[in-house]
Amino acid sequence: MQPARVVRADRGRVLAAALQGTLHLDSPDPLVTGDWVGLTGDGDHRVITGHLPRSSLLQRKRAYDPLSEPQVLAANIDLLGVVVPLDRPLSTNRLERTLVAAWDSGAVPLVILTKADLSSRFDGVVAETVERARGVEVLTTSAEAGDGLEHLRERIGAGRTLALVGPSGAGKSSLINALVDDPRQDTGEVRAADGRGRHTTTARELVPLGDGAVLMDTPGLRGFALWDAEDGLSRVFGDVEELFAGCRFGDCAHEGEPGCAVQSAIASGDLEERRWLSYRKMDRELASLHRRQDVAEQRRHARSFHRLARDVARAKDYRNRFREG
Ligand SMILES: Nc1nc2c(ncn2[C@@H]2O[C@H](COP(=O)(O)OP(=O)(O)OP(=O)(O)O)[C@@H](O)[C@H]2O)c(=O)[nH]1
Ligand SMILES: [Mg+2]
Ligand SMILES: [Zn+2]
Repeated sequence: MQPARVVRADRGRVLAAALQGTLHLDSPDPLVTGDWVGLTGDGDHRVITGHLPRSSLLQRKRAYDPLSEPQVLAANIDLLGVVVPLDRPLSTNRLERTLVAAWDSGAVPLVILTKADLSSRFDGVVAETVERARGVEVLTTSAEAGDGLEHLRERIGAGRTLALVGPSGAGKSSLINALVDDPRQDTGEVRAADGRGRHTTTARELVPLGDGAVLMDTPGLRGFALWDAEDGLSRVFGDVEELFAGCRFGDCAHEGEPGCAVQSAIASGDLEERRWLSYRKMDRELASLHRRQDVAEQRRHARSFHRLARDVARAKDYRNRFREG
């Protein structure tokens, strides 16, 4: 069996990088960018026999399809670069939400500030990001001026995979182009009116950096609906969840009950109310996802029970006729 890595995946077809070069293949399983697969055969007759267990998996809930499978964005990522552009004000909720998903993926998150050459446009975004990232490493870069690139290359290290996620126009593709010798990712202007990008990148794709290190470019994400991300939530909001033990009532909803540790931390200024609301929103989102998953599970269960009951009835019917006959 020969190993190969999925460079790009597109509904049943993948571009894979093997020792002998890249090749287009049919994929039997649903594969995603970053997957490791095994190939058999040779020349033009190579086929994928399966994929290896994933060491990390970045996923989110699909916007319009809450009950089916999550959208898997990337597999086998070592470092997840949460890209925050310095040409616009910081969106704290977005940063927190992306960090929740990042921790939950199993990769190590890293906040990458881009467009440092434009950082004078908005005061304090660097300092604010460092504060909001709460211990997650923050690197500052400029693809334009070349700042921070060497440091980022060292941080990635040989043989490791860094995926970049962030809003459209944040400079993900530009950063990848600045890091590699052979720039080839399309980049696009941000709209002057609102500073938003134009969704220039349309596919998730691996780009080799040398030394076996690999970068993954991704299309800009408008939002990040969470999928089963409780571990990530606890990781980012551990300080909030620790407060719950101090509430007087075990089933405190933290909404004005007497002796609520959360409300008293907000009142004393120890917990920022925005941060509490951000946590609560994501927590409710996950709870409602689980409720819907449970309903779907019950329906599946009911369906298989009906099928079983029908089979039993048929078997009885058959047996009775057999006896009569
Ligand atoms: N001044 C400055 N502009 C930058 C820098 N990096 C990127 N840009 C500009 O920002 C715009 C968007 O950059 P892209 O690299 O296309 O952004 P992206 O994150 O890949 O966007 P999508 O592919 O749409 O998700 C382009 O006009 C870039 O030239 C930088 O370091 N400094
Ligand atoms: Mg791009
Ligand atoms: Zn409480």
